Amino acid sequence: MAWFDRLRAGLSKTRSAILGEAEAVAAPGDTRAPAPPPRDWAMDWEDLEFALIGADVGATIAAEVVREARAERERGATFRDALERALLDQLEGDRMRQKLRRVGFDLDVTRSVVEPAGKVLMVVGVNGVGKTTTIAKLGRYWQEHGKRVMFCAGDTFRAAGSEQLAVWGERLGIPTVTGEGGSDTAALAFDAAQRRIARGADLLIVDTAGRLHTKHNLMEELKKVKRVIAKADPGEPREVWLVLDAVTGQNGLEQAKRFHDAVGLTGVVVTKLDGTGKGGILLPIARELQLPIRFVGVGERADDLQPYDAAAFVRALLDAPAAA
Ligand SMILES: Nc1nc2c(ncn2[C@@H]2O[C@H](COP(=O)(O)OP(=O)(O)OP(=O)(O)O)[C@@H](O)[C@H]2O)c(=O)[nH]1
Ligand SMILES: [Mg+2]
Repeated sequence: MAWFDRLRAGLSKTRSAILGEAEAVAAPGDTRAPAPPPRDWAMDWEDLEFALIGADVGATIAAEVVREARAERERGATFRDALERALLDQLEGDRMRQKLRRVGFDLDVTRSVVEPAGKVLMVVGVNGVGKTTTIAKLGRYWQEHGKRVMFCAGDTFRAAGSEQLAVWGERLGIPTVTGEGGSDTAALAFDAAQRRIARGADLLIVDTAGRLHTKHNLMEELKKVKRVIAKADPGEPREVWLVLDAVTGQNGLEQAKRFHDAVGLTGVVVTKLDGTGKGGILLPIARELQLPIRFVGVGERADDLQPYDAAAFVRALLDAPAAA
């Protein structure tokens, strides 16, 4: 599975952050010498806890993961299986499912294609996290899955920002609504939402300029963009996704809270997991924000943006074989 190999390669830094200290040892009870023993890992529990914190899992969750992994190990699981179960439980265990269901999301819908809930998806985030390239990759992904996609190059803050998406649109054959440099994003988004209806396209993805979550007026502007889309197309945007750069680590949680307060997020895309040992940030995102992670980015290639699947993520992280 090529995508799984890309994911596994992309997570190598986080893997060595967590398992750098682990050693391969013989599984208990294995006496077949000198043939190579079945591979297991051993690691001091305290080292594991520190390593998890180092990977930005957060202290509380790290302690829980260790407690659970330890209990699994005592029940006879190998170290790797014990850790896999403990991590997966954090990402999509019963507790997580219940929490998400309470706020209106359901993890049980297994999707080979991530189906956006509505017709308009607005993408937000701080500067340089990968919004525009993520939109291009999403556009390609849904196009490949038979959807008629449109873009709105709503980053009118810089001429280059809107041009960047227009270039992608042209390359992918995705119609892109662009404005003059310095024009109003809200006005452009309104226009784009109307054009989507006129064309009968399945999905409009609206890019926005990067902004700091702490800048009040910029967050107000984002609310306005959302409001005018609803004027052109009542009920939309049904999806508002935050793009988070994994490299920002714990600060990403603060960003997400602020954006969520301002525009009501419906999903998170975590990019640049390949560039950091801090991929553990997915755990607090899933647990504390109670927002579904939709896609993860593990590199700059188009196929490096993948629908998020907690089980595959954990297996790839621990270098376990892909599930059949
Ligand atoms: N290594 C790596 N690079 C990525 C990933 N996703 C995006 N990038 C790179 O991040 C850089 C910034 O991407 P953009 O899409 O321009 O970011 P943006 O959020 O639109 O930036 P602004 O519009 O300036 O706020 C580009 O060089 C992308 O190729 C990823 O998953 N891994
Ligand atoms: Mg951009």
